[in-house]
Amino acid sequence: HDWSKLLKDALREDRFILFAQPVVPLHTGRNQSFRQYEVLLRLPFRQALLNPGSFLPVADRLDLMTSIDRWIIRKALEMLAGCRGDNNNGTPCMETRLMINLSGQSVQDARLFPYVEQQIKQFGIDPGMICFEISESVAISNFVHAKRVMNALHSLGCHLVLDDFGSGFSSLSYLRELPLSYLKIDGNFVHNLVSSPVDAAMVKAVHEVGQVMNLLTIAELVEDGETLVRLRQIGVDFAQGYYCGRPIPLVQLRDRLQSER
Ligand code: G
Ligand code: G
Ligand code: MN
Ligand code: NA
Repeated sequence: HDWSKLLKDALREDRFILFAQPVVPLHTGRNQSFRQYEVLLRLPFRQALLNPGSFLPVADRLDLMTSIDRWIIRKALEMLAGCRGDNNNGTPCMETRLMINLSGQSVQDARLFPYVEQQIKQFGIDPGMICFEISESVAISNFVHAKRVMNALHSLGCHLVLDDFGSGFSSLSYLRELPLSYLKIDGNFVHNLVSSPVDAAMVKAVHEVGQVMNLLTIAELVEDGETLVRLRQIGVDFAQGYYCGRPIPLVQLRDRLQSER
């Protein structure tokens, strides 16, 4: 198949679809002043929806990731602006934080930060309601660029997640140098938390590192109640996964938030 054409057409014709998946607090009374969702990309193809795993590697080889990430940022901020209440009797939705993934190519793109700054201004968004996810492997392999862009986004007031944390558990010294708000524990450790003592030890260790560094922790890939109970015992702050909430289309989330006010 002509992936290049498919991806470029999808960008030009707004054919990508954004989903949102809740990131839920595990402890009452903590961190509950707003709701938060991770924004996830899908590509409609032949009556189905492709997950990013099947087309982002191709997009990466075609150098399309910066364009795709900017498209996502624009659409996500547009959605938040639509929730602000300008169009709906001025009543804002409950505060909603969106977590947006950034690719390695975007981390190295000098135009990313000015774009984010300009879009936040244009849509009149509180930058504190935007959180960017950068994977540990991207942050380590492009450390100088990653640190620069993360510091810039942080100065603007945005929050930062170190995504898939633990998958490249080589050195922790870089953690101290990044302006993070959250660590997202790699789903590979969370998935078998209940059955594997080694994985449970990893989740505990990562959470403790997060605590010492004053970072909130998120466990992803939570697919059952037992795992959720264990995570709560360990003290992990937030959970994300099919058990807590499946991803839903971003437009559906917007409508839901608007109807709740
Ligand atoms: O949806 P799925 O589990 O297939 O996602 C696979 C990977 O694609 C995830 O690890 C995630 O980091 C990445 N991903 C998902 N949505 C986005 C997105 O909107 N932008 C970028 N850059 N990566 C995404
Ligand atoms: O790496 P990243 O955190 O960006 O990837 C998140 C991806 O994981 C999303 O694209 C989402 O579709 C997928 N996902 C979310 N919850 C679950 C889950 O409980 N099980 C599985 N298998 N995938 C999930
Ligand atoms: Mn992510
Ligand atoms: Na992740």
